[in-house]
Amino acid sequence: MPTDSTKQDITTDNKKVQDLQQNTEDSTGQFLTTNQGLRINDDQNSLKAGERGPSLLEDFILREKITHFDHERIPERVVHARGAGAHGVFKLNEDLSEFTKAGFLTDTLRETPVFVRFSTVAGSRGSSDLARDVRGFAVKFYTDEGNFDLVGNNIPVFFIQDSIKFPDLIHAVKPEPHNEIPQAASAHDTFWDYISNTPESAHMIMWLMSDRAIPRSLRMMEGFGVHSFRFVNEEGKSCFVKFHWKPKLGVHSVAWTEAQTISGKDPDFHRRDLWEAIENGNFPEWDFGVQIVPEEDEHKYEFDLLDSTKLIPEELVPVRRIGTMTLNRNTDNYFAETEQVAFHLGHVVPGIDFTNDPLLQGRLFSYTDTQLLRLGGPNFHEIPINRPIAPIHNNQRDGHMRQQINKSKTAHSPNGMSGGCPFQAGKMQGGFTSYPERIEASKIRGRSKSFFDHFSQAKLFLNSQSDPEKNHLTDALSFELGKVETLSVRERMLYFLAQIDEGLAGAVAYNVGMHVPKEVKTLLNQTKPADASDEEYASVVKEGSLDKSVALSMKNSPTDIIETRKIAILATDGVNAANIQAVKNALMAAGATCEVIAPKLGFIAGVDDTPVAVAKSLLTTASVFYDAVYVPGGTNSVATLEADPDAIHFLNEAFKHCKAIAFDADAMQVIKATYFGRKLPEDNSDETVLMEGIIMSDDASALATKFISAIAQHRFWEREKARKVPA
Ligand code: HDE
Repeated sequence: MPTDSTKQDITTDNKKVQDLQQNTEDSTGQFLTTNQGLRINDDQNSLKAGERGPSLLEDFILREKITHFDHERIPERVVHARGAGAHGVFKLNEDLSEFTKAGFLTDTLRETPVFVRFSTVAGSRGSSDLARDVRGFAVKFYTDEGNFDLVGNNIPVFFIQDSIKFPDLIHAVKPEPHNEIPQAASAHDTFWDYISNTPESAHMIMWLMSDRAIPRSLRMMEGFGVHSFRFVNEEGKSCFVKFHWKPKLGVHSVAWTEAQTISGKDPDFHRRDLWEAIENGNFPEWDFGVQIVPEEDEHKYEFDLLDSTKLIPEELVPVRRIGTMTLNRNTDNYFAETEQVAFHLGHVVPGIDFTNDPLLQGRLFSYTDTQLLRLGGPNFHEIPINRPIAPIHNNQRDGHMRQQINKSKTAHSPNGMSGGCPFQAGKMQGGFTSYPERIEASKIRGRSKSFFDHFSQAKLFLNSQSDPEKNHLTDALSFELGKVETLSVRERMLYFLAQIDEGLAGAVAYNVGMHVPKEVKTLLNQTKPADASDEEYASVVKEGSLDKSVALSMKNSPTDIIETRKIAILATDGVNAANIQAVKNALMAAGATCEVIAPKLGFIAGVDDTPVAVAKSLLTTASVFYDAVYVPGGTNSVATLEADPDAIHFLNEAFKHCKAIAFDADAMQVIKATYFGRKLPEDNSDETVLMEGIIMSDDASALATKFISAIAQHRFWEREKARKVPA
């Protein structure tokens, strides 16, 4: 929960907020004007030749208004088009000067302003938040030494090893070229055709088909820098580093059927959730973590640190949590901030440098290139959201939309006329020096043998999943391949999956009505160089040294917090209002939020006539927007809900999505009308927990205690086994 002092810091101490404020505009109490500052007395009627005559070309007010409107759109990002952004601060807890000289990672007294943009990858700007997809997790640190952008994802590995493949990957996943179908979905032929021919994507596919690709909230996702970067300290010593974001609220997902329903009922589900959490003062927080590998250990592992299809298991190199990022302020204007922000992993500060990861290297070119087009020219660094808090002085000049008025008579260097200014900073004055990595090599178009093993970490990921997570992965693959119409693509994918796990391939094959082929004609586009023999190729395909890695399963996420979870209270006239209050108080004290849902909006009357405000009606909301449901007692309320099909559907659906459900003992009648009510034990007079996650009591305080620990479990996935819930 935020303290008042945090709120104070946001507006007064944060240098980036002060900078942005200079560009904000507030129309409160102001006259309407043109863009030239001319006061307008009527912008609702165009200038006409007579009341019923034609509009006049002379009408500069009409022309300015419509011209600006005509040019309101800019090209959307070619990937990551749909995003949600927020401001915040990064606070360092541990001085990392042993490894890096970056000021914001060595000075524990410094608070660094940040702007974060979360995104989906494949969908267009207006697509649904809940698409099965990777999520972008891009953070701009406005440090005193310039901007550092950590442009990462919520998945620690990537589909491909070399950036030259990126346009093919994206063309394959985007809507198909002949008919622009489907929107924001990987479940179609071209994507799986590409994947089935790209064995290096095996590990990423396991993550993408896992529930990581359908997060419960942007606030409940991990973030990863993906590539290995370099740290460089004051002495010039370097080490490798992988960056991590660990959410304080744990890592949680929704169910796939739930995701599909949410996409229709509220495509802004994630955006809204982030916005509301920040508006309500529930500031999302992540620990910032680093995995550090000394330079000497570069070749110690069975995978190559430069291969972005591999992660470093946390058992081999633990994640050191060194700081915390808190998102504490929503944007004032979506376009000016979230849409115009331009991230680039080439934005680094002294102490952070690149590695030769071929995926990273291509990205160093792409981001500025794409932003030149998207933001209309070379001056997008002057847009307020992109401006560093560190001053900018150089000889770059002019271009579209230049804001800066450079006063100097010179725009060249070296110069004598301006006393050599702006002058180059030496190392001692904080100038950036590239790490002098020694490279002696022949030019080749190819890849190191250490990049050849595509399946060991895919197996490691699969083996590390709990049974429900494995089931979801099988379901997701069956769904996606079930949507593939070209049978040879399905077949090649089944063969591909068998390289990861025969059981998985067999289960998917069964669901799509096929057999796993013993071999397929060709797996095209192997990364094996043409001149490498099969034996040579096979020799580098090693088993991972670990069977399982704890951090890879969401099951191991914390299960003792219910902060910010949303609880539905189903009620209507005649409800036991005192119980609502008691349970609500307990849930809210644990940090959850509660909403009373009734057949219609307005107020309902409690059994003792206490008025209870209704937040949503059964018509305007659905169980998929909540993490748990409570049904209080009260004779009339219970009788009405029992006969209301929407209320029964709400409960069945919550059950189907494995959520915690609690009810007063005298609300049993409503529960009996549900699908799962009939499955509850008959003799339940003394029980509080009737079935995992189903809690009944006539004592509100006992009920609340059990309910809170059930909600903290997130979901009771075991329930899915039956697969018969009619909701
Ligand atoms: Fe990106 N990526 N990417 N990407 N990426 C873009 O930049 C690109 C990759 C990521 O919220 C684009 O301004 C290439 C990996 C995020 O504004 C573009 C390659 C990772 C965002 C681009 C990659 C990312 C982008 C599109 C292969 C995770 C959204 C618009 C080498 C580590 C940033 C833009 C935002 C956006 C290119 C691969 C993350 C086209 C060529 C790996 C979070 O420049």
